[in-house]
Amino acid sequence: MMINGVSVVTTTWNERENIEKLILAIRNVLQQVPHEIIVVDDSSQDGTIQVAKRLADVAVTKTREGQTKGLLYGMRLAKFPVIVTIDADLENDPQHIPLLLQQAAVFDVVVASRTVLPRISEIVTSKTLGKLVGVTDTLSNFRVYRREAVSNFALRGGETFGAEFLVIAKKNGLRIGEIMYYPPLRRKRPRIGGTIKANLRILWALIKSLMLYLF
Ligand SMILES: Nc1nc2c(ncn2[C@@H]2O[C@H](COP(=O)(O)OP(=O)(O)OP(=O)(O)O)[C@@H](O)[C@H]2O)c(=O)[nH]1
Ligand SMILES: [Mg+2]
Repeated sequence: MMINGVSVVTTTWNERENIEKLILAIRNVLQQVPHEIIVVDDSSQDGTIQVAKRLADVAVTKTREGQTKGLLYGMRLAKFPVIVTIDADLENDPQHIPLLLQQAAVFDVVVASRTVLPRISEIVTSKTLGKLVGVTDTLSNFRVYRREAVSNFALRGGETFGAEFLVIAKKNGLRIGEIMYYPPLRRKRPRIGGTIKANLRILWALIKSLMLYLF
């Protein structure tokens, strides 16, 4: 891999059970690559930060602001020219990181899109916003960014589950790429809420993202 170094950013909200597995799996995949792992924890109550402090290279705790702001917070701490973002809940298998990194030679942002989108709101998002930005799964935050791209990211939309980064990238003419992966089964108790609540939150994020795209 022709990579000078990779900063891996993950955000956590009560992920004590998962963060250790995740970090070990990332280090295993990136054995041959200089890297750092940055954990942005929004004051989890389960002791996630203690585990993160022990195992990550950078572990910060702050007040709760949601995933999108947490990702940006972490990206701004990155010291390497290429940044991988990944969920902490083991839904994004670090095995796909090498393929993402390959694409970073050609693109400013690369999204690892799920081949299966389980929620109706995610399918609607894919068919609307996804078509506009050229990505199947605009809600996947399993991505790679060239660090220079991050200076463009001034968030205006509140929580958009990462979609605003793609809107900004598209509006700024950044090169957006995509790889596809088969997702594991979704965990039984989605944090984002039950089916109706989750769909409403995602649809609200979609509306905001479409507005941000247009104006
Ligand atoms: N820092 C921070 N991280 C968060 C927050 N909410 C979620 N996360 C993290 O963001 C990642 C994605 O969140 P999830 O809750 O898994 O969202 P999802 O994958 O869309 O939904 P699920 O179906 O619940 O898995 C996980 O690593 C969470 O720990 C938050 O408020 N702050
Ligand atoms: Mg998840």
